[in-house]
Amino acid sequence: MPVADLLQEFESLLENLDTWNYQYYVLDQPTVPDAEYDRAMRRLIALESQYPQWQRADSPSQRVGGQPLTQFGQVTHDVPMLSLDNAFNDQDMQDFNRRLSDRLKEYAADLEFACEPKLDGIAVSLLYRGGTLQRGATRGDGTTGEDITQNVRTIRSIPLRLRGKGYPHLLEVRGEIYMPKAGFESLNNRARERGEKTFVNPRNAAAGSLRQLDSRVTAERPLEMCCYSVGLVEGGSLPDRQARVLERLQNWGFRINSESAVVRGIDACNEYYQLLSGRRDSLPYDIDGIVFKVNELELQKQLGFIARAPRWAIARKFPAQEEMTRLLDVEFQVGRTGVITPVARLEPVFVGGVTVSNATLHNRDEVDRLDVRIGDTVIVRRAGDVIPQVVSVVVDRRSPNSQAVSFPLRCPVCQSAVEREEGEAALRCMGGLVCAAQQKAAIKHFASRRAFNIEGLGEKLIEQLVDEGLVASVAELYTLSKEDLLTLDRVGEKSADNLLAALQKSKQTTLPRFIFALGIREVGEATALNLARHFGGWVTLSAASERQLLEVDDVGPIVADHLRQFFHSLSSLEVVKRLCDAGVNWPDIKRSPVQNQPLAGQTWVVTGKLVTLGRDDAKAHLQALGAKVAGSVSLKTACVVAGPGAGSKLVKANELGIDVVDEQSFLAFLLAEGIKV
Ligand code: JCF
Repeated sequence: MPVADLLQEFESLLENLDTWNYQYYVLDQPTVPDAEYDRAMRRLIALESQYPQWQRADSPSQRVGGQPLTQFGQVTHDVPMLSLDNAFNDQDMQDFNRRLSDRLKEYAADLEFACEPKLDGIAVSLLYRGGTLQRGATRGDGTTGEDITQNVRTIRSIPLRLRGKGYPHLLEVRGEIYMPKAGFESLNNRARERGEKTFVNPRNAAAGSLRQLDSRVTAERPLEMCCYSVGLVEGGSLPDRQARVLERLQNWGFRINSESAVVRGIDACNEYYQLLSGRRDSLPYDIDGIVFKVNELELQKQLGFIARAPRWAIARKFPAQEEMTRLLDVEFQVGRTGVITPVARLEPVFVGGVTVSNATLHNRDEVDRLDVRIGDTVIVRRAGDVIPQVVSVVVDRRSPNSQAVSFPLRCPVCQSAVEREEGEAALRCMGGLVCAAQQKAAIKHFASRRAFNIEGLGEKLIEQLVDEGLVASVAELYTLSKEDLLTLDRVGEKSADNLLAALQKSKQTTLPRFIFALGIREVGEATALNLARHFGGWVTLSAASERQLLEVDDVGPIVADHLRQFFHSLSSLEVVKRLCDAGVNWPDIKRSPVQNQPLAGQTWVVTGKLVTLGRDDAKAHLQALGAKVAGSVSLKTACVVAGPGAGSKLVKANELGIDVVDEQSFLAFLLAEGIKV
């Protein structure tokens, strides 16, 4: 091929790769398959090595890092990099608003605010001269930072050369470099596989990755940058509103936060805060608050600064998700299948927006791993809806009086023997249905929404029923009389009638619910459904041999063994008989002709947060269409339904090239299958 043609090919590769990069890393809208991108990149690199004179500093091939440095240079910020004033509650926000309206008298009406999540990363400055990236620097103390140019060049969402036209000759763009949660998870997984040290959180991982003297290491780290303001601007001008400036930056090639919005008035700011705070855990990156800025730059100028923070902006912080407190004691809870869980009793502490006085310690391995002792100062974490956890011990503060945690030798509730089964982390009470704790938990499970759905039969009532000796197993629920119920605390005529009606109504059920409600070990909703479908009726199921059980999807030797134990236990069969005698019934189901189900033979995975549907319902719908729903992604996975906050499963699906759909597309798919949500 003539050199002129090669040069033309080279130019169009550069342009295509640049555009694809922008679409992928800045807009989050990939337009070409990864394979196509990789092919173009390989071709570009081949041409660059054949014609080194064509190689440019801002070529998309130059993201791999260069020679290691011995130290970072220093950078002085011509325009200081500010920090933000904080607000912690509505009152602080009102005060902020009052200060604004006092200073801007002629703007008594509601001001416009630009709002965006406050990313928990590292603040950096990028300097472009004539549209080319000249220098990247950390914020440092706001006046001097470190020169991390080599490192920032490896980050794909940072343009090496600005797109389009009309940018100022000198343009300093500021923003946050952060590591998305999914990237953090896979980085830590890789470290764990190699037996290397893991990072505590995405922020530390981002900081550690930027602090590398060897930029080839940084190049391997999943970092992103999101821009939020400008510093030095010379030889050109920008729009007159914060939000418009961001739009302009995006057009020039920078990633900006897709959640950012403009609202009017402080009440709208508070609404935005509430909204985002509900979605905090499902965002793909960590945030620690919301930033509000007066949108008009002219007003910002009038407002000016106090000390090191602008008067025209504020960061409303979320409640901290980790706090320190003291471990007062460890108690042991007995679950439905007898598993004994150590529970930390804590000096109450406000964390993640609520007061926490208990946290799970999971099991003995976890207690050993934490090396936690009673009396220790511990760090407690509560994030979103997850149950509070003890994440670590502050060993420096350990008192000589701290005491080791001792695990019980007998069940703390029924005094039966306790065993630790081979290969299991859990201790288990062997009391079975004799144990009041297990009785309560079994009834709670039986009455729960996805099992018998007995309205009004809550935890408190179950406690009383068992403690008063009125009920010891689920079968006895249906022999309760109104007089029985009226003897209980806080049960009046009306609630007794309601409960009896709910019990009556619950008798009409379905086979999958019935199987699930029995609480057979390892038989969750999905397995119950598979069993029901496979055998069609209770009689065939309960008479099935181990070999027949093993033919059912999802049933392996362990589950088959639990089922066999259940069907051979006289007391279990007695409970079933009494339930049926009491009138519990269900229609037998047609054994589903597997071929007619659209997703028969496929395995799906559901991950992340599904806002409309919830994960449980999504799974139930998939199963109704014949799919198997698995907990992990493998080459056998047909498709992954991924909501926001999806982590390592999504990463793996992408690595394996498995189809991924979001909730919207999934809902559309369900609708096409005649399932309306
Ligand atoms: O996301 C952030 N961490 C963030 C930090 C966002 C902003 O809009 C900021 C900031 C720090 C200073 N704005 C300023 C002025």
